[in-house]
Amino acid sequence: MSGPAARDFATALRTRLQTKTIGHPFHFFPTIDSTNIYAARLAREGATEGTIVIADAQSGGKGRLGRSWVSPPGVNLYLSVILRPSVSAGVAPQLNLLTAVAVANAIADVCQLRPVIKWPNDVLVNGKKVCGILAEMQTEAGALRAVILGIGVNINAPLSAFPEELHGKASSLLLVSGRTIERSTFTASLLTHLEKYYVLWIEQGFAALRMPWEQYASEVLGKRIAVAAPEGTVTGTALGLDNDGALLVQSETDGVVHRLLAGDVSVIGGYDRGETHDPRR
Ligand code: BT5
Repeated sequence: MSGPAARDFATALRTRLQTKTIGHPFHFFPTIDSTNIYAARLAREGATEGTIVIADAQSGGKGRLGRSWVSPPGVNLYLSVILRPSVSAGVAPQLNLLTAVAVANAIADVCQLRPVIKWPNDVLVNGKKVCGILAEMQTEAGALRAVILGIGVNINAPLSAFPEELHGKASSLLLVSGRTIERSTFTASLLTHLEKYYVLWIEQGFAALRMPWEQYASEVLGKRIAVAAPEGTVTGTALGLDNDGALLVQSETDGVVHRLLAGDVSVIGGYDRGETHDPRR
């Protein structure tokens, strides 16, 4: 799917958007290297808060730490949002958690599935990754100027769209629900949730997001996990988040509670692949 079908997605999204700020203005590309790279350029040139960049396909989709994001045409969502919150740079990583909550809400609402948030930036369904988030900061003399919030959601990708090494760990909303999801409906829902949580975060701070986050993280909380953090690997029990969004892990080696701000989590014994209903229903 390319050209006209890609533009249909953009046209349908424009008519479905119900947000005040996020999504205005809206840049769309049938194909691009990376929506985050383009949005970063726009932000440096002064683009306003709420500007979004969407592409139908990416030729160089970026993950974290130099990893790449598989971005086939016509089936998924590749979105970058420019935000300019008046917060210190140290607080900005909380936007990863906020975005995961917004994505989980959209998946529950539009697909009636039961997503799980894997701290800090993945959303899984049935134990497989359907969404990745990449928040990149622009600072000037230590002050935060902009955050480029990159969101990739596998919506209608068939298994064949993923390279074989991802077959065991990546999935799409189509593959887990058995039905095709309208990309514009999903994206409009996601942007509505994103705006709602962003306003809440600006007004009340991360504390207001802890409960919604924990609602989707039940498969991680209380479990034995290993976190590969910049300061080393911590193995222990996931206790929850503090009011700053740091993950609290009680180490099984020394009983000390570690406060982790970044890292890759694995649940020892794996994620539950059981039921897929929305816990709120
Ligand atoms: C992420 O990185 O999960 C962040 C992904 C962000 C992608 C969006 S798309 C729109 C915007 N523009 C960009 O250029 N990027 C953002 P990380 O946690 O590092 O995970 C990357 C790893 O996930 C890879 O090394 C693969 O193992 C796996 N992976 C790659 N593509 C995937 C896909 N489509 N679905 C699921 N897993 C994938």
